[in-house]
Amino acid sequence: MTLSNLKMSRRIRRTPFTDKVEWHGVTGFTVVNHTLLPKSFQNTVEEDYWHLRDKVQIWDVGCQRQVQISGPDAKKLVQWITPRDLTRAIPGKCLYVPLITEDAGFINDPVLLKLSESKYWLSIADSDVLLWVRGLALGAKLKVEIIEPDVWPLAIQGPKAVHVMAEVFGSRVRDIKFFNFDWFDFEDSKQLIARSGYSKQGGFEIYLQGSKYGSRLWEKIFEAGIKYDIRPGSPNIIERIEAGLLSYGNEMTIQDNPLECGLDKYCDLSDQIEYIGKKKLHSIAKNGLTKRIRGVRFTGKPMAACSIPWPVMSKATNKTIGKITSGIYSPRLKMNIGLSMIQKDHWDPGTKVLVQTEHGKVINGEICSLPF
Ligand code: THG
Repeated sequence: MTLSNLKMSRRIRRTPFTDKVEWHGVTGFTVVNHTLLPKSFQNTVEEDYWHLRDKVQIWDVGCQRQVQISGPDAKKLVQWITPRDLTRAIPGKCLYVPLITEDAGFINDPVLLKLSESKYWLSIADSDVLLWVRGLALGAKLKVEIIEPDVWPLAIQGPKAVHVMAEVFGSRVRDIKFFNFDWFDFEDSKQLIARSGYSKQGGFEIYLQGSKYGSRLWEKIFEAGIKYDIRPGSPNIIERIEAGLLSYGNEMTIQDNPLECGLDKYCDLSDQIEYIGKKKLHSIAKNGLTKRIRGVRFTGKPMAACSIPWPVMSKATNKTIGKITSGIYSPRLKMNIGLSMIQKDHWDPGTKVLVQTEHGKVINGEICSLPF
């Protein structure tokens, strides 16, 4: 299958797995970090959803690009860019870290991997973190090297992922704890494998180092997975919304802060550490929020995925009080569900609302807490 809509060029980067994804008959891509992310294969998003909950899938998430920060000032720089307290972080740990501006606006929400005291990878969502941190390092005259290394995550997700991974890398993969990583042999290389991924169905991410191994790594895993009914897939929008996993650029942008996104537990407000945006974040915490991320569930026919934000109105006043930024029908909950930023005075669970979809309908709904 070739691409019909997206006109390719060098600016839209392939990953070491794109050849395999095309071989499997990918039917659509999106672009994240200027890199292809497969979105669909032959099955519907609902079929993929049930399969992910029951079996195992292999996802080309090479678009989760790495920003590598190393050198004598690496530790200082990494702590400076996030409100999360990294004082006790040890090598072998993955940490979900909000990155914010001096105004506490969201820059990105990467997974941080601490490789050593002086070497880190930021596994980024969709924004140009490399430029931000290189600018900071230059301005502050820090002794660091900041590059995008030849590292490309490949996710193995679903309840059967652990069996497939054990066949390829040995049973030691079973010992990796959630949000930890360890090193494993692949051919003549050492590869980092983490227990993580953009789903709540369990699984692993292999941070493939060395593009040349890409096709063979994919083939090895796929072959081992056949008896577990492995399929090529991609982050599933139904599963992600149900789980309340946020997507940078969709649920939040530089206009939002991590407290509004419900990420308080990743923000240190104790004044023990220094970071960009600290003063502003403290003042926001003190003065209270004006909007928050919430779930919205709404009735009516099964909705196709939201591709532009859907306004949410108060049922009492008909005024717009927020927007659904990712929404779709959940076949398990048997209702439409959405992630939304909702204004103060309207965000209490149970608040009755109206949802204006891009399909021209106005539908009754209700605010709820997350996850669904
Ligand atoms: N994996 C890797 N890189 C990534 C993502 C990923 N970069 C972009 C994007 N996804 C970043 N966003 C998230 C959002 C949530 C989680 C991971 C990345 C996540 N959160 C867990 C949770 O919410 O339960 C745990 C967080 C924690 O305990 O620290 O998994 O998926 N490599």
